[in-house]
Amino acid sequence: MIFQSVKFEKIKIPNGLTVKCVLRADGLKSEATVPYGTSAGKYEVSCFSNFGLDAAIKNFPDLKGKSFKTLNSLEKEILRYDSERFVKIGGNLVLALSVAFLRLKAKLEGKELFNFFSGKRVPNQLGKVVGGGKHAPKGPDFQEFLIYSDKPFKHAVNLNKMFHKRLGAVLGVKTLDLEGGWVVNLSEEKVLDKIADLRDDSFPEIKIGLDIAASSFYKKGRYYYKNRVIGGKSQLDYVNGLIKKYDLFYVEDPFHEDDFDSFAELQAKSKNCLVCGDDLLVTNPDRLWRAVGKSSCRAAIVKPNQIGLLSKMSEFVKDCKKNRVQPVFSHRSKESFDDWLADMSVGTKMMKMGIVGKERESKIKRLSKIVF
Ligand code: 2PG
Ligand code: MG
Repeated sequence: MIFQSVKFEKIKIPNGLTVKCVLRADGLKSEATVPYGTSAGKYEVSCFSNFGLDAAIKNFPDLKGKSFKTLNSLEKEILRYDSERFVKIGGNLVLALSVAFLRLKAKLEGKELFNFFSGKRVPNQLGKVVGGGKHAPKGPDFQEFLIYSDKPFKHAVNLNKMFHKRLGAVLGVKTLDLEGGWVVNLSEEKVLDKIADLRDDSFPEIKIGLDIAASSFYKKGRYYYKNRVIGGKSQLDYVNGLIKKYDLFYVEDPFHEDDFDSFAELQAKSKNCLVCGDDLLVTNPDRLWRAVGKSSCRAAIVKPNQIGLLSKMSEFVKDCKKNRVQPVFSHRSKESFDDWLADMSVGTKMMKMGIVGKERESKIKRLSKIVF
């Protein structure tokens, strides 16, 4: 494929500003827009370079006239201009171009984007119902209260939607957080009580999960809750107690992003719960290997822009599957309307996304079209 032009545009998305790539090659055109996070992990690559989005666009190498047969050859060329941290050209730009490249390649070869990713099932929605932490500072300290069911895809999506609506009425609130979760001024245990009551009353098939995003309220050995400050051991007991009390099936980032050992301890104590690493792993195969070595978790968040390179992301997903760690593709809090994440999640069991909001619904729509 011979590149005629690569253009990056700044584009407004519901919660911010990000980058879109427009690629022209072999007489065809394709586009891709890449989201980013509010509670980004410190080991993520630099999404818009260390000098801002304008600088990243300026620093991006001119690839006009160059020819690439595979994504690997494109990534190899890009890596001549920056380190894998993408401090000069930004991981979001690298990813936007990579997705646009694959879309164009799919067109040329008469394929769908998901054909470049392996598997024959679409994931069910791990949907957000209440927000807190950095996504909703007026809410509880935990960032996300999540629901999931094993029912067939469309049925499960409807269940989540109904649950979200009913919970809003129970809580008596109208405000939504960055990802479409309700914002309510209650402690995390009170929120869990409401969710568990609603499940017990009318939704027996719903399972409950959390993204604690613990790094966002951790500092020098302590976890700073609004009403108390606790150490690592107490955090472990507290989360373990919640898992038992509410029969939680999924808990993401219960500890800060360097604490592989506490993750392992919690996973050992809570055999029926998927302890999941997000900021801990940042879609990085090297960090995944550390987690596998210590048995830190049985699930791993996959956010392509945490790592920038799709080859690394695919390696991460493959290594997860090989080591019985469940990969969970995830949206970001500053999400775009683009739907490529849905294609990449094909072959996995569960995908984390919002239940309401056009930028979240676009992924569900795409998955509904793909369903095998
Ligand atoms: C998370 C994500 C997505 P952010 O922590 O899992 O829900 O949030 O995109 O703000 O990092
Ligand atoms: Mg997270």
